[in-house]
Amino acid sequence: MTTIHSLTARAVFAPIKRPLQTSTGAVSQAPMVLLDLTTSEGVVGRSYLFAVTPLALKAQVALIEDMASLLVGQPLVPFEIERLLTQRFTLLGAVGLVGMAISGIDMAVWDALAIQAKQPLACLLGGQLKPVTAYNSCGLGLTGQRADVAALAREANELLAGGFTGLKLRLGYADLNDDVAAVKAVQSALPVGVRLMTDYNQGLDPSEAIRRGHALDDLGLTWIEEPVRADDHAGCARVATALKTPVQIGENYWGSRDMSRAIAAQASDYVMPDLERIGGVSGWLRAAAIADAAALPMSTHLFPEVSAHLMCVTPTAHWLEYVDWANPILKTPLEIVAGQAVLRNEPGSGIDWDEAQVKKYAY
Ligand code: SMN
Ligand code: MG
Repeated sequence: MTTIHSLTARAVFAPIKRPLQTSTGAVSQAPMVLLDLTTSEGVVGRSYLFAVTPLALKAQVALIEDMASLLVGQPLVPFEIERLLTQRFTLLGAVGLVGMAISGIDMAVWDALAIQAKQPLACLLGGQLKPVTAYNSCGLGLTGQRADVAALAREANELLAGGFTGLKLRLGYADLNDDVAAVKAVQSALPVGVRLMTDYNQGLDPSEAIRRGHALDDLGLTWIEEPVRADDHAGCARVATALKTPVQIGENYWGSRDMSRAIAAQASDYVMPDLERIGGVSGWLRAAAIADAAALPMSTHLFPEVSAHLMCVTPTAHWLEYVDWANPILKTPLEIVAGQAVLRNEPGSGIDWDEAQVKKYAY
């Protein structure tokens, strides 16, 4: 039986091409933790976590290294490893940095399994490789206190390179009129048929979200994301009921049960779990089943490399969120052709490090 021989974690702080301002915080560089899990057969499974802020990097690395002491010698069985870790952290709570570490380990374990089985992750999971429709989420942040409509139109035009059929715009300007102006400016730059997603990053309270949503409701937006605090399922449900435009949430679900609670509250029209919060590949599979049972279209959040594989086995697969934030440290970044992610026919999830770049951006 294959077991875990070792697990290491390293922190990097890589530049991103288009620093992103949201209504509740900025992402100006990419703080990431890289996991390398070596099996008793010498196979290396890899994954990365996005720490959002560099302030969390050292703690995340230390936590994963301490968890490694629990895992060495354990069979390479994702559900059992998940069971072991969630049991061990029940009293502390398997959320936050702990939840992210468990998710990252899970993704590395599945990568190792797929490499060992000599199959792409999507195929190991019972799917087949297919093009995955993606929207470009790399830019279109807030432009300051006011919407700079010329800059937004210009950036939207640039983000279409790669043939994307969807873009995401961040909203939440001080004045509602700037939100409307930003949407119209971006739409004026989009060819017919290109979809526009918007994201408030939890910045509004429910009544303000309804007021703003009504002003945006006839502009044909594909969705309005996280209009209110992620834990306010009841408030989000009021917004979703009041608006014609679909409401999207999910990047802050901590595990599939949290997702179930949000769905039970009818918090949103669409769901978009995040791999490092939902529980990695194992958590995603359960989330996909829940979304299917509720007939909710399911999109991805960040981690486009692994997420693209998972969309091949997600019954209600909707949109892949494309970001290029890990590209500086990846040996072979995910390829986008005609707006679709193209999965390579090679074992695993396709994550491998460009070691020279990892060294350069080591934190
Ligand atoms: C987002 C928020 C925080 C970090 C990365 C991305 C954003 C998104 O909400 O959905 O892309
Ligand atoms: Mg978002």
